[in-house]
Amino acid sequence: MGSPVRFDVAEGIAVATIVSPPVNALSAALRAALAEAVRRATDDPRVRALVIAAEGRTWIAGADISEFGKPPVSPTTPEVIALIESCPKPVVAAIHAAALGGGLEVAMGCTARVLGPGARLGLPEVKLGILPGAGGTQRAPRLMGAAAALRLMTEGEPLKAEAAIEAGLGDVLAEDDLVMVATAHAAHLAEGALPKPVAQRDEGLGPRETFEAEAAKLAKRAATEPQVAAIIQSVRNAYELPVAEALAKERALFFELVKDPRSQALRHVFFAEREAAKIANIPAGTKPRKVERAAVLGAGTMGGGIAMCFANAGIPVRVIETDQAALDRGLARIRSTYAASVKRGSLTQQALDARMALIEGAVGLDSANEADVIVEAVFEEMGLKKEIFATLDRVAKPGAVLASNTSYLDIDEMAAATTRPGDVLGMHFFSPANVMKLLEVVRAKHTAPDALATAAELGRKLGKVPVAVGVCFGFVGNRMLARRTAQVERLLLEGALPEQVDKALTEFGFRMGPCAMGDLAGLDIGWRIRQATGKKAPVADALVEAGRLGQKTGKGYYLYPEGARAGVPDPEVAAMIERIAAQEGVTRRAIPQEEILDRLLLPMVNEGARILEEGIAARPGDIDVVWLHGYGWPAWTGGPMHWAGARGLADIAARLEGFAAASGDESLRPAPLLAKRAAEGRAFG
Ligand code: T1G
Ligand code: NAD
Repeated sequence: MGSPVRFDVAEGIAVATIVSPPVNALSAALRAALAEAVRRATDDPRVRALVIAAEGRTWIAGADISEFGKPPVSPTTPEVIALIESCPKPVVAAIHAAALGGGLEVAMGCTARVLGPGARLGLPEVKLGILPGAGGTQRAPRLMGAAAALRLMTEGEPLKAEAAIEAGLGDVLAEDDLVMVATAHAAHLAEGALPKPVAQRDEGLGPRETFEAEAAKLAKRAATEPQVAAIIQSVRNAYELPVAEALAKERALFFELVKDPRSQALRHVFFAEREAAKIANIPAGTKPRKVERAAVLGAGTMGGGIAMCFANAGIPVRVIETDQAALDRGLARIRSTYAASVKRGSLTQQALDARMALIEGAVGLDSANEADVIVEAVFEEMGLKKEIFATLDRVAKPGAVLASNTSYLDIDEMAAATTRPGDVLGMHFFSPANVMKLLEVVRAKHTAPDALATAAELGRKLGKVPVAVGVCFGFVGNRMLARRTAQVERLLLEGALPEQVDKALTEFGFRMGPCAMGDLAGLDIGWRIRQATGKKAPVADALVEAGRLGQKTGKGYYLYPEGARAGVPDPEVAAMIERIAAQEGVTRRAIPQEEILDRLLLPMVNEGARILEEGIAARPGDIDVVWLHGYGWPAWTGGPMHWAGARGLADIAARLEGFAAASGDESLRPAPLLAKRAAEGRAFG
């Protein structure tokens, strides 16, 4: 394997070109090669200046995250930057694409930064639970002002080329031939005195009070996110300490945060999301089918949101209903959802018109005949869905992908209603479909690899995080959710109140607890499924039968005074639960919050283990991604399977054994995979 840095000299200007796919991450090998290039440029008398360029989809994507937690290998990134900063000749960064984290820190160690139109400059470390650890908290404030730098580091979003120039991060914008412009700029700098290194440009910090005002806005985040507190402190050090000392403190903070379980969890999420995108057991080179037109059956809660996803991605979509009235209702709901975005200023009227122009309404399934992909989102009834797939088999064009948005039902049964089961799969969106990121792509027994690849790629085009799952009742997310829902019922009967159950999860990091979530989605959805499957939930059933469907009826587990979004505890519900508990012969007791939390989360983890055993999910990380993007599981814990591993499966197995013994519920016994991993002292990953 050749060096990841190519070194050329022409007319006294050296050009070091980084070529280290996939993203030129600052691995030990790349750092060493970069340091070598700087040394060569420094020592070579023919060389008057050095340009650092790169090839590939990024300039430098930052530190090699996979090296975190391992002993640092010299030269480290700060050592490479010190080499660049101490070079007696101008060093110019020629940035054609993303320069993120350590990548931007290397660029800020250079004398100047020349940007191509595709340049993206950012410090996203906050998303990994850390802070920039190679001088970013000292050099960015000196280039763009401390307040703006604080925003850049705590938001974690990159700046486009023009904005980066405006902010002071970039010096020259090269509309074309970036390396030529950078070479000319380097030659120009070589004619004059070398500008002082960025690290010494204290005058760039800007007024202290402006910085403190910006820091004050972050107080709430700083209280719960250690990396935000660390970033604020480190930038403040730029005002209070000599730069060398501030750099050393930054580095110490960096190593402290890298060890923090929250950062380990966020790094797990980073790689799990990328792994989940690779659908297991698909032959390499499987090509997705072309998708130029779509159709959505049903313009209800989900159908409308799914149609918006297609229009938002620029794909013409036909929404098909049973009759004109239902269609008009559905299209009106779509338009009013867009209008609300225009009112909020997150969408222009022009964009609204353009998206509505991509959405066409129709009545009758025959009009699905032109679509490359058809997503069925009609009532959750198997008979109706099989009828629809049999019709689609007749009217859909050859090669069209036939997808169901069912939440629970058996896709194999729907496929069996057609003569083309290879084209049938599940595309399970989450409500609201135009907002939630998760897409469970359900592989049925006969689904063809290219159909699966088509659904996954389409998912990414629609801005979703696709995760491949197998066929079972509720797939991955809802199947695990059912275990939690069962415990909610038990906990309420045994003595907990809805607000206590919800508090346990919101304090764990979920934005909403199960009772509030049920009220938001509508308690009748679960009731209809239980009716269809003959299952019972004494408390939830009683609420529905009392007309308490949730927010849509102004009361559910909570009371929603006139239009309120947040529910208030309702003594009537507490009384109802006590009555039902008495009828069920359940003795009530005060349940500690810690037990409530474990009874909500551990049975889900246990079900996750069964899902892995059955191959319904290919990797524990896939389950984590499902819960992060579909159910609001807090990212800084890494998702249910990572969290369980970090906590220790032996303790979890013991807790589950205890719950099974206390309740007599055998389904709470540790699943074989969990018991095995616990005995081996290992995690799921
Ligand atoms: N380290 C290691 N691997 C990385 C990586 C990184 N920084 N970035 C990407 N990869 C891998 C990724 O796992 C995948 O691998 C492949 O590259 C393509 O990635 C000292 C401490 C750059 C915008 O946070 O945001 O610098 O799955 O699918 O969609 O202060 O990757 O193919 O095997 O995402 O084109 C800060 C992280 C690090 C940026 C490209 N940097 N990367 O997106 O491709 S911390 C980041 C990204 C730091 C310093 C600190 C994106 C991307 P595989 P991909 P993409
Ligand atoms: P909904 O009741 O809001 O809408 C269903 C729509 O389908 C209705 O407008 C109805 O007129 C239409 N319809 C019925 N038969 C039809 C036919 N033959 N042709 C065309 N349209 C027909 O239901 P929903 O909540 O949008 O659920 C739809 C599907 O999505 C279900 O399978 C459900 O399980 C699944 N789902 C729902 C949610 C959710 O949170 N609501 C989340 C994920 C998946």
